[in-house]
Amino acid sequence: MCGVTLRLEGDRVLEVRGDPEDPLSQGHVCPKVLGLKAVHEDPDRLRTPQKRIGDRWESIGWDQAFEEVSARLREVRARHGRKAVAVYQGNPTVHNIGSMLFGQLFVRALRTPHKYSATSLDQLPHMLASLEMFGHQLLLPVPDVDRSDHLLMLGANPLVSNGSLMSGGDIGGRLKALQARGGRLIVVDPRRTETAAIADTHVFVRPGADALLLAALVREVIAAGPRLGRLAAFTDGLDALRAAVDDFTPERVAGATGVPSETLRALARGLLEAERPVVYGRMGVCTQRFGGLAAWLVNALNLVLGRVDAEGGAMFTTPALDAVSAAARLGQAGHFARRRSRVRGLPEFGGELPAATLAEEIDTPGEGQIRALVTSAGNPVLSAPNGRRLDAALPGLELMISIDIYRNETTRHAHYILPPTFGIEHEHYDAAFHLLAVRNTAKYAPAAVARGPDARHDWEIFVELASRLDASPLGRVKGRAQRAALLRMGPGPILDLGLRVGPYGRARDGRPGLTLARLAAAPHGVDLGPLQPVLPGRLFTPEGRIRLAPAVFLADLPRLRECLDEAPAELVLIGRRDLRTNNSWMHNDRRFVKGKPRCTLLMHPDDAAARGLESGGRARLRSRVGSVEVPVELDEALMPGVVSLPHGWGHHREGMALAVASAHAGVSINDVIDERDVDALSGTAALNGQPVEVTRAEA
Ligand SMILES: Nc1nc2c(c(=O)[nH]1)N[C@H]1C(S)=C(S)[C@@H](COP(=O)(O)OP(=O)(O)OC[C@H]3O[C@@H](n4cnc5c(=O)[nH]c(N)nc54)[C@H](O)[C@@H]3O)O[C@H]1N2
Ligand SMILES: Nc1nc2c(c(=O)[nH]1)N[C@H]1C(S)=C(S)[C@@H](COP(=O)(O)OP(=O)(O)OC[C@H]3O[C@@H](n4cnc5c(=O)[nH]c(N)nc54)[C@H](O)[C@@H]3O)O[C@H]1N2
Ligand SMILES: [Mo]
Repeated sequence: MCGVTLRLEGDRVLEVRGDPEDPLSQGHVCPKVLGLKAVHEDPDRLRTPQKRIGDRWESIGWDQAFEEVSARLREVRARHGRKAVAVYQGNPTVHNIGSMLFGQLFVRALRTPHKYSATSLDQLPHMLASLEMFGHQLLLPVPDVDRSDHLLMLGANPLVSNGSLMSGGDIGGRLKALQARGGRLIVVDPRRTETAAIADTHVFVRPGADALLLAALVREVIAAGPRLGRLAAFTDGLDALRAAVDDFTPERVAGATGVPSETLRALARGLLEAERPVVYGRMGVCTQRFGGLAAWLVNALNLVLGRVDAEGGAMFTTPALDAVSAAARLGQAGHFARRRSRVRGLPEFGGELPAATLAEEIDTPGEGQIRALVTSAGNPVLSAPNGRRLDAALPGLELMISIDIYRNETTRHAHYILPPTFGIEHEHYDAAFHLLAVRNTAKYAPAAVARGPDARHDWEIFVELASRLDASPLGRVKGRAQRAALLRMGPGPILDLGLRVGPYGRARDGRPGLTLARLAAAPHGVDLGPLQPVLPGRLFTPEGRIRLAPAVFLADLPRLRECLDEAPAELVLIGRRDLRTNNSWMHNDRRFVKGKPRCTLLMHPDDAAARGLESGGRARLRSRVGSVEVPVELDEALMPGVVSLPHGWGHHREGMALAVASAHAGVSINDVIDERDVDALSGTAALNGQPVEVTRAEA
């Protein structure tokens, strides 16, 4: 989402820089931008389809690859039924316009209930809250940081992540601007993070206890007199909400949250006294035991403060490509718990099952067992909980296909790897992140360099495979003529149509309607202005009103109450992100991994001393599912009783083709994260707050 300018010599990238004329990012780029060049040039990046024969890899042509892959998928289906084929779509899917527009063709053609993605390792609880409260899983509120004067942030670290469900480029600069206007930034996090370090106030919270903290804040705000304001006319459930949180007094939750009652009251007061407050919660609040409740309570708190759909509050975008309306028209506003997973009975969300159950669905025999898996832009061996179990389960598959640019921890198990083009080799329109940005802008970039000879885009791979699998449910990509038509068309015409029917598609106020051609003619992007109030018009609940107290959340409150009197675990584990790189796949360039090791266990000095550990010493980190050995880094910024390890490392496995990454392997946090530990409501993995043991590693 950060605008960049490339200096090219032919198809060689000489330099990547921030584009000062980009209306959203205004010249800012985060360190990850270097990956655009590094991955583009990476000698380890796969350029031709790969076929594995035993442990030997062979390059094959695309025709052979498509023929064999589709024939073998059909074969598994004929033998075991369509339920035997599973698909996992990873995070870069949402950065890729081709995958966004054509990936579903392929997934639908599989006609399988075994659909998985990184969503259930990430923002699913926020989507569930939006579905239940606003009627649409994609109608996600974004904090209007540019106009707020008081931001209460829980479980997010935008100075490293650059903002999530809050795209903006230079979020750090925007936060400092908020403070310069006299506003306040309050960070609630078990670690005094890079973001907490610039905040006006930082509050330690015990991992997993945010729902309790938020319930107390909702209670305090309602007790002070709710301020729904104009929202009152189309909001239901205030009495039910009031009753639901009534017993979560600051005194009652102080012990379990680790936040003194006076601090909780001060947090509530801060919100009540500010003119334009907003509450924002992210990874730390949603990928934990009470992720669903916490995501709901963030929205509920913004609502009772009257801060939803209000300037400087929690607002909705008006995106040029309006995926929210499009999904609603296609009947895809979302659904939840219509069916449950075979082995553990976890709920579906939007047709997907939680990634935390993928390994057991592969290695547990019985009707409906997964026999074939397609992964696309995903590395679940490193990103899903108990990655070791998945790593051990994958060789048992009859067939595994990976659409990926690397042979890595996951794709090394595939029988075929189909490598797509990357980054600047294909066109770009951010279908997902314009939806989640702090300002309405739109930008289209054509491919900047020619793709390699005989290279395929992700979307072309999807079209080829979909058309070769029998009976696509759309009935449109079956057969060669339709395939050829789709391949000729590509994402362009769909994007163009989407823009034309979108909110800026018609000429208005002397401005011509937005089309792909007009967007392409403005290479820096177009500014569509600050976020605008859109409610109640944009609500998708059947009654057209906001639901403050949906039944699914109320029904989960007894579970939250139970933990009020639980004895806290002695030591719990949380994650963190690496500033230079993204998730698991950017460690294959020296610039990203140089310097001191980045995959270390951060530990409070007192916790380390109690275990005989010193800085630089090696610790064994252990849980029910496994253990890893990792260097310790003492850090007073951690709440005592909490240790932190980044995810996305552990590149030491056999059969990978990532030379630099393997030489800087680190360990995978998900080798100790327990896949059974999920948010029982939503099935989202509890990636934060699991109990662990740390001891000195044996010499
Ligand atoms: N413990 C713990 N686990 C976590 C997290 C955490 O905080 N803690 N974070 C979670 C989050 S938020 C996420 S989003 C997930 C990510 O989970 P995944 O999406 O499973 O993992 P990534 O590491 O993002 O891997 C992306 C894969 O896509 C490939 N790739 C990159 N670009 C492209 C492309 O253009 N096309 C194709 N076909 N492939 C491409 C890469 O080579 C890599 O294999 O991890 C989750 N796991
Ligand atoms: N540099 C870089 N940028 C990235 C990524 C990356 O890997 N590297 N990944 C991208 C992706 S896929 C995503 S989803 C976003 C995520 O973006 P963010 O959500 O902003 O990033 P995280 O670092 O995961 O922030 C989670 C925070 O929650 C805290 N935390 C852990 N447990 C708890 C808890 O129980 N309660 C509270 N209140 N806090 C808790 C952690 O200490 C951490 O500071 O970042 C994106 N941007
Ligand atoms: Mo993510």
